[in-house]
Amino acid sequence: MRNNDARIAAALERFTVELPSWGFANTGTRFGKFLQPAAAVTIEEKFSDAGHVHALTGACPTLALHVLWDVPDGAGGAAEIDRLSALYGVRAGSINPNLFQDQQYKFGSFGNPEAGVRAAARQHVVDSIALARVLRCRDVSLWFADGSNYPGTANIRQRRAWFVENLRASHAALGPDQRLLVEYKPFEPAFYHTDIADWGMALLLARAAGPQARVLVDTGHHYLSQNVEQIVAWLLAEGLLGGFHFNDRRYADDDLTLGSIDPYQVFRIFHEIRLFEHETGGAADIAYMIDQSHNLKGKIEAMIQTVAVAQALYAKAALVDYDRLLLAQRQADLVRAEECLQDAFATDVRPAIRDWRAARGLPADPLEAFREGGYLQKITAARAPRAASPSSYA
Ligand code: LRH
Ligand code: MN
Repeated sequence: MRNNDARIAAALERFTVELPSWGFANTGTRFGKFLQPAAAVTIEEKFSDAGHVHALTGACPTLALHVLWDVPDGAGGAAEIDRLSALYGVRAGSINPNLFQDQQYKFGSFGNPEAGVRAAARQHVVDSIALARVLRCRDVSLWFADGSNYPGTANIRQRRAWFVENLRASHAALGPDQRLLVEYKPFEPAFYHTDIADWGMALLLARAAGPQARVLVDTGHHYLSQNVEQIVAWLLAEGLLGGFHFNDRRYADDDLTLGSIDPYQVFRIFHEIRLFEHETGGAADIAYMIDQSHNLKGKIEAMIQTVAVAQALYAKAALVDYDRLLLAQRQADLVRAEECLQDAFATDVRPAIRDWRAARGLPADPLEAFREGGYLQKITAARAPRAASPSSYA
């Protein structure tokens, strides 16, 4: 086996990416939702579709759950989740509380001026942590839509204090091996200030919450001019990088499929992580997750495409020659250093990935296997009769 192929195989061996349950459901924008007859509505259908993607790719053994969308009964719904996990071969992954759709959250959740609403939000997070414990899920992933739309309407420092208080209370409910992931986002749905708007705010809040809190980087949650891989390098250096929500975007939080607009961006992120691992000699403890909404592409096809692109970009990042790179960096040999990344990125890793799949009894081309496999026709026939009601977001 050629050296590159061995490095690619070794990288793929340890690379898994978590699927979002909401990526299989009918989602839309504020301008409408285009319904797909085969879209998943029930949690069983979401596990079934995720199980199919995992069966075809061998790289996505867990499914992220959004509590009110997937397990509205909380811990009371855990037995059903365990049954579905066993039936479809994917485990429940990160648990995502819903702190944004209830009417009571109009002026925020953890940052809401009303103590009663803050208490309700805190209780939902504590209940979600309990659900995660029953399901043996490690990560509870928190995203807050909290913020304001007009200057002067929110007391930013007061809300920050409430976030510290409520994140500390949430952290106190964690089991010894659990983590709290704090996700930041610069804007939307709030358009004047967002309480956790960037990596620095998320880092300070994670630190204030406690030692089991980490920062979650959603690649779509940055201004276009921001250097995301530099943020990743800093969070690694601070020991506070907990995970990623991967997607792509041309303008804002577009939630497009990974690598569809700027694959080199994701490669540069993977490179910073692998260089960190090379230099520290340890495996970075990172949860790789997908967070996309497939409004136009076929949902399962888009998910398989995303997993395959993530594998390819991770494999390319495994080909960077660190000795050559670090020497060139020390010598400020700019072009030679840059070439180290560009050569790896330009390497066609697809043949080696096909071999890796074949060696594991997986289809060499999972997308083709999906198109020819008949699963889509089967679920379309089963699900089309019921018209999904375009009620909630997902
Ligand atoms: C917010 C977000 C968050 C999820 C949601 C589905 O934009 O990225 O991670 O809860 O999308
Ligand atoms: Mn996200």
